[in-house]
Amino acid sequence: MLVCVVLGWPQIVPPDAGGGEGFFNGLLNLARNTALAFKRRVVVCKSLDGSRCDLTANWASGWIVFFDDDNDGDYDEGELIQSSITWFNSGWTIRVNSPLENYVSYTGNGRSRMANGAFQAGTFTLCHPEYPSLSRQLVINHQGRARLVVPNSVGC
Ligand SMILES: [Ca+2]
Repeated sequence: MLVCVVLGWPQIVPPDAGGGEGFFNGLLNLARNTALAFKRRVVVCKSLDGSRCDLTANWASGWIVFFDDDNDGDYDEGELIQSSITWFNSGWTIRVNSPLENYVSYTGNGRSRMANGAFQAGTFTLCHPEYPSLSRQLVINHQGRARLVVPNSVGC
């Protein structure tokens, strides 16, 4: 089931197989660009129900994108959700290193920062067991910019 709420954003539809890495990259870039456009902190966090961040979720479960008014890296009631997706694709796995474990937060200048203000950089590894050649790494640098990398080897 796909639930997508978009306020002023184009319709977002996750791909069935190929293109998952581009979709996720596009989502992060859209969140960053929104932070830049509105000069406000925007967070992308893992979510199971599309209405709150969930530390028990994994990145392939779904996520929400919201304006993080109190800069805590977590969704609080009253903060505007820009987009929510509760189903990405059950075939995809997304592994991540610790700085990006629960959320990606973009400040109003487009930089990625933890809630405590520390640099936030890291790597998402996206893999589809049925299409291992589509595996990609999405590397986010300390400026919040993401780039796609074809990994040397990826285990799903
Ligand atoms: Ca918050």
